[in-house]
Amino acid sequence: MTRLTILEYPDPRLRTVAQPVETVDDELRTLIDAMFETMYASKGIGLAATQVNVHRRLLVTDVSEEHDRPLVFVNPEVVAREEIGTAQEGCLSVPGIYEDVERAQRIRVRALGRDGKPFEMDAEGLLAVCVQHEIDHLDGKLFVDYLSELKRQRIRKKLEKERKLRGNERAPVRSTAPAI
Ligand code: QAP
Ligand code: CO
Repeated sequence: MTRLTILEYPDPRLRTVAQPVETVDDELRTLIDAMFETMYASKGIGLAATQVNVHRRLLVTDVSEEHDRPLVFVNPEVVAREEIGTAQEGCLSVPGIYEDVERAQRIRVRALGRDGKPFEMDAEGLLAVCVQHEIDHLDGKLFVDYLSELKRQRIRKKLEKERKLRGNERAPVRSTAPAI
């Protein structure tokens, strides 16, 4: 059981563009398990590898109430989008901030699963929004990038201030699984 450290905005490492996963092996599955543990422990519904400082195209989600619907997307691609709408988003890397973002409310996503097998899935609502939000992380993008410069600046200042008040109580970020 491993709890990973989540990078927080404005950490420049969140801007890294992730590279495709070449093989879905036990090492990757160990990372996937640690990402789920980290996400559930933080009360999240989605987590991208970028957020735990692993720059590989991998994300996990579970938008179910009972936390019994874990989904793994390796090398995810949105192949169709429909019905642009607005919904409130948050992010484990931008704690305490929630803002409206416009995105497709229905998508078709293609990816590899935990077993390395390709699949396609239609997603709507929260899951559709979450998958797009997490794929953005893999491209070095954050939901605050969709807000005005002024709002983003306010958010950055607030988080920097909170970080200072918290002190360096957080463990230093370890580089996780660089071999993948
Ligand atoms: C992305 O975000 C998402 O600020 C996943 O204090 C969120 O899991 C997509 C979280 C909403 C669509 C809608 C945020 C937990 C979790 C916080 C998350 C916080 C504690 C965010
Ligand atoms: Co996020």
